[in-house]
Amino acid sequence: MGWNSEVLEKSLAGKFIGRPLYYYPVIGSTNDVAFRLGVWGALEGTAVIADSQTKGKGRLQRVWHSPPGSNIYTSIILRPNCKPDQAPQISIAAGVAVAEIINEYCPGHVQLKWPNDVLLNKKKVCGILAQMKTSANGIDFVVLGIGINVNIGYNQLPPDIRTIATSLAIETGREIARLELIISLYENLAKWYKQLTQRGFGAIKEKWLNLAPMISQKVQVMFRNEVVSGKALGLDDDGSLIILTVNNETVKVSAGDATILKES
Ligand code: BT5
Repeated sequence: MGWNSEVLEKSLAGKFIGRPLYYYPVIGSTNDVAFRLGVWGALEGTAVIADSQTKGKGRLQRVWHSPPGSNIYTSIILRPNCKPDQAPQISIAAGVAVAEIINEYCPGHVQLKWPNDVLLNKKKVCGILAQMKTSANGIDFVVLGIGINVNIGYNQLPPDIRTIATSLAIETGREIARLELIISLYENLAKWYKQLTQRGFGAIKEKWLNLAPMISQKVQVMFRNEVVSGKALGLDDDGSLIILTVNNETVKVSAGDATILKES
């Protein structure tokens, strides 16, 4: 069953995120729709939500598996008053917000993986894709795309991601009410976004670091054909991962896929 968009709209009345709300039973990608809305001048807090996506996108032209009737696919328009190089702080804050919500369903089993994955029992339950439009004045808007596997079953996951992906239903053994989840997600995103815009990145970074097991571990980050490995030291204010290489050099990596090489 799809979303009851009327109930959803009513539940979001007066909230910062989710007003206005654009609902689609099927769409290519909620990020693409939100980006167009952003170009047309949509207000901060505008949200797009779909029951399924035919062209769900991950980073680097990857596909986000987006079948109907079970998950959350949403994109939110934000218009932060910060410099473009600080924009990754928004996806870091979103990761923290999602992790906090998922933790309510599975306390103690949620982790964050740089740059933007939320893991449940070490498998990916949520992916975040932020896209930005800049102009001469700085950031015009950011589209914050969030996909959460809520009720998808193990056998509905494509075989190639069954070992790396999971859902709330798989991990809790029960069906989760998507409506409740999206309402708390939008509220919590608003809370952490406010924290970021009014008080800065400090508390978000601290919470992120506490939930990221790769910190202090030996990691490897791959980006296209480049590989950087070393000890993950922390997170920079531009969202980069700080790595101490074997040559004792400190490098900052701003994009790629990270894996822990050996947990100590
Ligand atoms: C991401 O990319 O994790 C960002 C995903 C963002 C999806 C949302 S849904 C709403 C909005 N609209 C969009 O079109 N996108 C956003 P990345 O880190 O590149 O991870 C992609 C990889 O995750 C794929 O190559 C698969 O290995 C895996 N994957 C694909 N679908 C998945 C799923 N449903 N659950 C878990 N892993 C998945």
